[in-house]
Amino acid sequence: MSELRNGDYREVNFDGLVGPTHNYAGLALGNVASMTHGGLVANPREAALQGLAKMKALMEMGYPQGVLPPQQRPDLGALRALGFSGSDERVLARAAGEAPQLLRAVCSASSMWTANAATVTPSLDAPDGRVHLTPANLQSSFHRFLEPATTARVLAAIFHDPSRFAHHPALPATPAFSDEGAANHTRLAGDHGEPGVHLYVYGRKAFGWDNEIAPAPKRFPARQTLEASQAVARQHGLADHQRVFAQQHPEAIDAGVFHNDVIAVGNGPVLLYHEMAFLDEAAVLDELRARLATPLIPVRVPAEAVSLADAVGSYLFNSQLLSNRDGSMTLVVPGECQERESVWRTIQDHLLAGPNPIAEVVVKDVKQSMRNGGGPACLRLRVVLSAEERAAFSGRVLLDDALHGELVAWVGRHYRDRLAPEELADPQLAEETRQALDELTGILALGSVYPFQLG
Ligand code: SUG
Repeated sequence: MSELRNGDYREVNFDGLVGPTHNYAGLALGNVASMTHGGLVANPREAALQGLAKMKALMEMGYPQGVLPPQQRPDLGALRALGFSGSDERVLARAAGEAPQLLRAVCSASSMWTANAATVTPSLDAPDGRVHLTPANLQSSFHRFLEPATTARVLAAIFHDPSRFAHHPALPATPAFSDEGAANHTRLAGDHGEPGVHLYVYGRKAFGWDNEIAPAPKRFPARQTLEASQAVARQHGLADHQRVFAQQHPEAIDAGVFHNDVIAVGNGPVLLYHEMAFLDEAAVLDELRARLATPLIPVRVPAEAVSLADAVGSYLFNSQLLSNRDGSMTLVVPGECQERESVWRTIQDHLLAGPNPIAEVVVKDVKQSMRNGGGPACLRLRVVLSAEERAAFSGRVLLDDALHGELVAWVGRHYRDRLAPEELADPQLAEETRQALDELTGILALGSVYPFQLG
């Protein structure tokens, strides 16, 4: 098998463990689910267990599964930097009274969506033969801008060996370099062990923007810039023939497609996408075909089969498309796909029955995350690694039955089963989270990665 021939490269999906402050705060403009569900009572325990159940199911199906820890929330350091002072209780109480929107932001468990944590280039595509990682600056929203510092520490703790892993700084956190990580990046290749072509999808250009040539969304923000994608490709040393930059369709952004991974997913030579994914669909396919060493397998879903609204409502394209050893692929879709007739029919008649490697569909319930606009694909960071690189991790982050069991028990000990936005100021919640995370760094053998541990 070619995977074995090529050093046994495999994709490891690093899922974000949902944090104890998971809640619905309506923080994300342009993310329809987040905008609709703000104010609902969340169930952090159920959210974390749904995520762990997805990880376990994929692990049992034979896909290497990793786990990334949640972040420390509420981020009291962020509130102090904004002028709230005194004891933790006082900081929380003042923020709740004077700026409840800031309190909600510093409590978000949004680091669970690890597709936004970083962009990763496998070693076999990089000129120096190392895996390259850039944490996303997530500067387009305050609650997510708080993530990259800890993300960088966590990634550095896990991918520790400098002879194998190269860590780059997050891009300057300013609108021109707005970067949302792997949610707008897709690697296509014959299989994981063959050289890849990197498709970067952006929503706007920061410099020299000309609305005549490249129309911008009118209603919702475009989160990724061309300049950010170009800078990440440059950091990782990719040459022209290894990369394609494509503009996302602005009408899709205005319909709620805030990342490319809400409207397209690629794996191996397959690109599964909605016809409204790209502003210039034909050019994207031509460029990919010109660069790929293997025939591209485009799987196009027309709007007459699945409307943009149904694509956004079901998150069909936020599925995980996974390679099997026999060359077939498995699509892991959220439960919401079963609830929409047009989507379910398209999966059966068009995807499973069509001339493509997708041979199996697996349905997973991640409803707690979905209500904030995070489907199966948002919850994972894809890292293609050789067998040697998989053996070179620091920490205990590859899921097995024992780790899964410990994490389920840990959630059971520390997580609440209801959390409403009004409860975020409870100082007890901050303390519970600190205790939970301190224990977690022990379980995952990560050392000190959180502000409270760094002193
Ligand atoms: O950035 N939602 C996240 C969802 C991210 C999904 N990721 C990908 N598509 N890859 C966001 O919009 C909502 C939080 C709240 O409203 O409480 C939020 O941040």
